Amino acid sequence: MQPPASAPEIIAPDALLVEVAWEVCNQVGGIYTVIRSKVPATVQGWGDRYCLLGPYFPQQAQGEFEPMEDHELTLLTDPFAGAVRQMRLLGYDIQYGTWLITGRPRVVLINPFQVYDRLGSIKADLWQHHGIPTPDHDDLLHQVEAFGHLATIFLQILTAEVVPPQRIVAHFHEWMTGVAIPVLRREQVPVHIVFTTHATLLGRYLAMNDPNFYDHLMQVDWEAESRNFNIETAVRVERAAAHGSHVFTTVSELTVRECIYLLDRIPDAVLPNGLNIERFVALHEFQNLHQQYKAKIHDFVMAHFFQSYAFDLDNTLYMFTSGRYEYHNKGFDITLEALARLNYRLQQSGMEGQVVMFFITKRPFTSINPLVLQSRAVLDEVRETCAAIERQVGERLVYAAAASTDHRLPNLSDMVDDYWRLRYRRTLQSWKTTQLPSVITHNLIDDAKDDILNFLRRSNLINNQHDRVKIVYHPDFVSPTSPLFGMEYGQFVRGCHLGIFPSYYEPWGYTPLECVARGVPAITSDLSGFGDYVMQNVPNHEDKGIYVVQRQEKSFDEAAEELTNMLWNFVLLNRRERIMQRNKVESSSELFDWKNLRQYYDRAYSLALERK
Ligand code: G6P
Ligand code: 1S3
Repeated sequence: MQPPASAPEIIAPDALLVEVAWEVCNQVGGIYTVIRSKVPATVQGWGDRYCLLGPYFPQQAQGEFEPMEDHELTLLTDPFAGAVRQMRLLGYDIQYGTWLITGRPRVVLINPFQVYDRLGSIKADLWQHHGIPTPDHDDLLHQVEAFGHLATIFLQILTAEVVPPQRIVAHFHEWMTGVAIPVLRREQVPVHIVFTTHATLLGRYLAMNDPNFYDHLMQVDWEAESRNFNIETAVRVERAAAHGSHVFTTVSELTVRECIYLLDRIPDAVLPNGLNIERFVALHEFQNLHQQYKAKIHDFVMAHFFQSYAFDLDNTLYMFTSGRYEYHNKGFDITLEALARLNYRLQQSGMEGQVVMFFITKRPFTSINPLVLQSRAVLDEVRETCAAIERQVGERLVYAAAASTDHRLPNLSDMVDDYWRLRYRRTLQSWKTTQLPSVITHNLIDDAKDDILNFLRRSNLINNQHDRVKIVYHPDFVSPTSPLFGMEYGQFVRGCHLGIFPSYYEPWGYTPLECVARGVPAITSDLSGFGDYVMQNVPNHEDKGIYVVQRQEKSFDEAAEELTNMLWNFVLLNRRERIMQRNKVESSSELFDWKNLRQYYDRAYSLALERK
């Protein structure tokens, strides 16, 4: 797949673009990142001919959506506003406003619950005309179907607002918005439909449950398996959307295979995911940020480990993995295996230094482990005591220096009051412990069944002092309000040295790309869309700090060994080499800027406009 040579700035001047996604102003997962980060580039190409459409969930939307006042709406002359006014006249609860993100796009949000009284007939229609059955009591399916119904009405009304030769491209993301597609086709609504699947539903379930998923892909009986996993309705919606769209697309060549075998349609195009890459004018700026945020991670590490034992922070590497908790699909299993092997190699080698590995994911927990929290609080107390002593010694030293007759440095220890000496000793005494630092920061609801914890227990990778790979499993996202890290996820990434994401199933995979965008080296796999794209489009990618573990046709053991070698080679780099590598990583991030990757979307839109 070659990127097109260049993208026209203004796309199809006679067309409107409506991009429909469940995650517009509603963050759930990766699709939110796609849509949100792409907005500035899309607005650049489509201007006010572009609008997003999604479900209205007031709680979710309130922080990022600014609705238009009624009197503002009356003054607007664009077709989207016209369609919203029409729907309001018909009694619908529909919002028009601005998504408060870079690019500030126009957004239409529709409350799906308003047609719950019509669910019976919506479900009957889907069954009668499209063979899509809907069970009772599945609220997500009800929301999805209600929203699909309302999105159809909106697009129908919008077509009446546009004046030919103006045309409408409607781009639907993922099965949750796909319900509208077969209905729009049946009712012959004149919109040009693009559908993108970001992962096939069955693919995800099968990959989680079948260790030889890729070998069995060609023989899957989709009907039987979708019943087996109890996802028949969603799978049928996904198939109806894939078959009903004028242009069917997915996010990587890897997912193309799934579409062929599980959805029975060859995608017309692959639309790789990008980011809105912001590069600093001065190159050293992002290196300074690494140093700054690494210091914040040092604070956490001191609080977490030094209560039990200390180590040289200047000779410590921070590695991490992150993502939704799909132990096998996201490659947590192979990462743990490689870390255990790395730990052994480091112990055998007698080399100095440590690795601290963070697992950042989301698991149900009752609370932060109180001991972890307390250790953090006591370290803050140690810090305050040290600051008080520093102030006292500072003031007394200036006085002693001014009064000095022999110009010799006085004994600084004599300058500290007994009060502060005692407080210093007592605080440290109450803090230090012989217990090992916990491998997990929170109390999980189902601790005994947790795969990560069970691996750590089995392999005795439990933060022994002699372990050269230490583990911090943080089963919650990193956020500025978290009492343990108190930083943004992006800042945490910058402070680390390496991101590890050797996924087994990953249609695209934003996590390594988010590292690259911040100049942090990352490991991905050839079973992730991103890794596959890198292998095809980034020559000498290893040199640039993007490592791809070969997992296709490799056993777990072979892939774990390759990953171990990558980690080992990374550990062998010296500081100068790491700095140079970060520079190279950061400079390759431009390739993934939406300014370049938007072209794939535009080509799909042109194709949809050519198809009736
Ligand atoms: C950045 C800073 C340097 C610092 C280095 C540490 O490059 O600009 O001042 O020495 O980070 O790198 P390291 O890989 O050891 O964290
Ligand atoms: C999906 O989200 P996920 O983590 O469930 O869509 C993302 C955006 O296209 C993609 O990056 C990811 O691989 C898919 O799996």
